[in-house]
Amino acid sequence: MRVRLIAAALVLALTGCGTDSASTPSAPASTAIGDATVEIKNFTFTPQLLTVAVGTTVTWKFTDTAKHNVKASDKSFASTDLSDGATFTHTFDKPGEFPYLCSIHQYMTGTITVR
Ligand SMILES: [Cu+2]
Repeated sequence: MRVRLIAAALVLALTGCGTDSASTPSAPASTAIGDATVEIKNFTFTPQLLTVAVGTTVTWKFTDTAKHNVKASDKSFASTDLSDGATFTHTFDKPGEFPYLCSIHQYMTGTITVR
């Protein structure tokens, strides 16, 4: 008799627990919509790997005196040859991975990941 009561209490406690955890879902990953910048300096994209939320506008800032450009591998965006503080922007409106490079210096590569 005593064992059955304890078992019943356990079941109640477990059920209560399950209800509580279901009402507090874990927070979604923090990927706020906002602006992001990639600096092009010393023949390097910084950051080289950037993750942004869908709808984010990314600005590439061409800080070098040498000319560079930004060309997406899938041709979804492409800048002209720029330098000396010029900027190029692109808004990412769908999720995916978007690798790109500078076609003048093809060892200069970067990737924008959109979630
Ligand atoms: Cu370059």
